[in-house]
Amino acid sequence: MRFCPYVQRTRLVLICKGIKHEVVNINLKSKPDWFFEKHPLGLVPSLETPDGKIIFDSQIICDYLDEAYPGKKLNPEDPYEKAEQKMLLVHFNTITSSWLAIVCAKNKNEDITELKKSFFEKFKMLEEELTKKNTPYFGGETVSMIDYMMWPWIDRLYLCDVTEYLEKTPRIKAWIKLMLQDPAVKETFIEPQIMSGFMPLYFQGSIDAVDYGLD
Ligand SMILES: N[C@@H](CCC(=O)N[C@@H](CS)C(=O)NCC(=O)O)C(=O)O
Repeated sequence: MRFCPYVQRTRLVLICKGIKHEVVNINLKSKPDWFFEKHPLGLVPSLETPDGKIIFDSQIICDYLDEAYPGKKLNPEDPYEKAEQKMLLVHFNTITSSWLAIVCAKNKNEDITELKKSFFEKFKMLEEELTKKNTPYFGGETVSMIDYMMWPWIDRLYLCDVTEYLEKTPRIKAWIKLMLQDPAVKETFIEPQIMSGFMPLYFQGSIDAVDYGLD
């Protein structure tokens, strides 16, 4: 589904590693029956390998792709560094929940002041993490798995009216600038006006939402 952040994770890894692939989009408001053979819960993304094996859940898919294919290794080799990235992701999941709470509240025209405060309380942790590491990316000097796992929500920050916080988090701001130069990030970028047009239609349950912005 073109707008799904979990799908974007998978596409970032496929593109970064130069893995030849085909994207089959499905309409989440009208799922084809065959899709449940590709993911028992009917969620995207799901990966089908050339020999017909199915792998689902974005993190599992991305780790699989990193291990199964040659090219740049995105997960750290060092077991503790790898564990550190996974722990940061557990922490980051609280930010995505906060992100979603704001987007949902905005869609219902509710006041988001308190939700934004709570978002920033969690978001600050990312700045602290980069300060502690003192590196441009979360995994070190170059892009790695953790950067790609977090990116889709950062890419959509404008949807929850919190971009002003970047003035208080200069390391995150610099990281975003670097990430925006990344070829995989550029290739998966969706114009904000298209993304913003999709969101209300999706919340309304419109069957046409997923095709928003296509000619
Ligand atoms: N933990 C899953 C989450 C995937 C997910 O929630 N995808 C959403 C779209 S963004 C979905 O398929 N929703 C369909 C539904 O809820 O029926 C992953 O990382 O792949």
